[in-house]
Amino acid sequence: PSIQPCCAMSSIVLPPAKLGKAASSDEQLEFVSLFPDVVRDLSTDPEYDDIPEALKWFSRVLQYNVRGGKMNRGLAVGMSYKLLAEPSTITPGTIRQAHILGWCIELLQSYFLVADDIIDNSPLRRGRPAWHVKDNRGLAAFNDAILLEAGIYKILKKHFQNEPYYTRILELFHSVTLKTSLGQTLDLQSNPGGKPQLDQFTMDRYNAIVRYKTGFYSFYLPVALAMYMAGISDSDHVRVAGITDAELHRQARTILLEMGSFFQVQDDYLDCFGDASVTGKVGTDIGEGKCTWLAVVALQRASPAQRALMEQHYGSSSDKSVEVVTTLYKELGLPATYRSYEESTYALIRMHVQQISRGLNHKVFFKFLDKIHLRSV
Ligand code: DMA
Ligand code: MG
Ligand code: MG
Ligand code: MG
Repeated sequence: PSIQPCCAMSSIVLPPAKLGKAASSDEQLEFVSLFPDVVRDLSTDPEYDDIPEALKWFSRVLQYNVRGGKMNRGLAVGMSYKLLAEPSTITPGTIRQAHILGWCIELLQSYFLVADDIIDNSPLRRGRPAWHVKDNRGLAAFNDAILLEAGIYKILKKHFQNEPYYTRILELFHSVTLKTSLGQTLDLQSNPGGKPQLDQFTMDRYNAIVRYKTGFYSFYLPVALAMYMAGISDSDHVRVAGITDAELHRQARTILLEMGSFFQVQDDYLDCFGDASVTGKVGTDIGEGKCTWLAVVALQRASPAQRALMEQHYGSSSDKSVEVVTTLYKELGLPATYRSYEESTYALIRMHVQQISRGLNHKVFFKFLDKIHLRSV
């Protein structure tokens, strides 16, 4: 994809303060207060005393790209840890460690977002210019994505190398990174060379894309990290009522990946119908020809004439084409379909939590789910 920012960008200026909830709870304050430590760990290392300019740049990259989001993923580690761990083992020190893991997820997220905005030609992120657009950085932003990823492993080593679960969390970050990038691969394969392959836009394919690109890193990762910290180790160890630790991880994964798919359907809906002053990003899915929930449902319902309109306009970023497709989505009743999908999926996931998860505190799932239910940001 070309690196040129798309049309609407320059006219939109949003106050970043509107994005994400202010740190209202103690939990959020506690989490946010650790960010300067993370920046310090990464940008003031005596090992790199000889290259202060590079460390200074790293600090800038961190300040701009890791902050400004909702921090749902990062906050979920500490929240889950407190609900899952044996109460006598929970100390200020272990809570701090859980939050550090939360910041590692936020680093992973910022790494994927810097790259994703390059890939998707997205001009705006969290109400500010996307990093590749800021100061005309262009593809040089790609190196900053690599910095953000490499930072994760430096933080993990510093804070966890002596923990019995160190290898487990390392391997989890590695495998989740692979899964996410395979998901991005599938996402990219739906429009090779910018030409959307509409005959491949099936619900099965959509489900595979979102399970991989969103579900593992956004939902399974924070809870799995908390489980490892709480000593739930993905082994044959029998914990409660004949359920092994491995089974607990499977149960959690099943539910959390369902939530991830739900979250990405919302993301796709908001890309087209959301308010940019609330989401902090401008939609590019129609122009980029993405295999989204809206496109898949539209194609399921389209008459031959409507399908021809999709063939003609989907994947073209002109204002006219985006308008034609958006109007078609409305004619096909997609906003109403989305609203009923939102309600029924929310209810279904709640039911699955009750049915599937026998050994884990259900609050872990409900708290996460309630954060995203009916979201507009
Ligand atoms: C998000 O897909 C997936 C990753 C791995 C960042 P997306 O391109 O729909 O995300 P966004 O709408 O935030 O650009
Ligand atoms: Mg993308
Ligand atoms: Mg994107
Ligand atoms: Mg999106």
